[in-house]
Amino acid sequence: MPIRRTELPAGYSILEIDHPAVSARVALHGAHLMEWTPAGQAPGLYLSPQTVYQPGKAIRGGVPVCWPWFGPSPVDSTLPMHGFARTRFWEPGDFSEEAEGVSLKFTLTDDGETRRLWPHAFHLELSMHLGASLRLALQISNTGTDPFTMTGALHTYLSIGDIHQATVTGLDGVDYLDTAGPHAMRRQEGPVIFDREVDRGYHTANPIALHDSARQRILTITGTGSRSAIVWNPWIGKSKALTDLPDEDYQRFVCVETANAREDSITLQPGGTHVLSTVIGIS
Ligand code: TA6
Repeated sequence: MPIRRTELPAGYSILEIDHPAVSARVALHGAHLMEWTPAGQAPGLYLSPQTVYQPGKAIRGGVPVCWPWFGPSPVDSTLPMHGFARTRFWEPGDFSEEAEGVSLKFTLTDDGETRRLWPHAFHLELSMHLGASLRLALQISNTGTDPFTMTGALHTYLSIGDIHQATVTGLDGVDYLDTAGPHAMRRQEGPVIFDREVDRGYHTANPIALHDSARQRILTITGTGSRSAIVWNPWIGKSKALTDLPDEDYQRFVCVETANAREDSITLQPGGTHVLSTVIGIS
């Protein structure tokens, strides 16, 4: 059985996956995929060695599930950044093993605490398919009696060898909101390069590629149910300011997030469902 459950302090369960095709680690906290390493590859995801494993604190790295809002709450800026799904313990569902890898499911349902933060009934199911590629699918169901409006993101921290040799393609000509500093609308010209903090929200459903030239590989990011893509690298200043991130580690990741952010919000009617998914490939 290629899956083992271990407990970190504070009752924090981690699933360790060791399969011939892939190794991975998932925390029940946030149903947070922390590590995904296809056999014969360098890790696909970045995970900060200074991550704080405590209930209510988001893991720095892997794939945080940002829901039911992306960024600050549109209703109350004192609420947690990026919603509450990534800081709740999810229920593990069924697990299956195939020759190509493993599949896992996790669920989260509203309770008194979530309704205090966001007064709606919901059911989330996160499906993970881990192998040579990675597929995450977040199915969101409105189980209440009134419509709700949501944003969200699969906030993927992709591991790279060197930020100075990394570029992102697939966004040429796409308009974006630049939020690294005073917000401004701009148009992407050519590849995204990294020579400063990059924090951009693109209105797009394009497939995206992260060129990890230092490791001579390309990571492809393909979303469905998504009309936004966020590209983020904290660069030097913000890397120093984030206490759960080593100062130099801005050089080791780029976030390419499959999202529905800001004006790309989605309103779900009672009984409605929406699936936000991302597929990460490495070539
Ligand atoms: O996705 C980009 C972003 O919104 C950045 O502005 C930065 O805040 C990042 O998310 C990390 O947010 P976190 O709450 O995980 O520290």
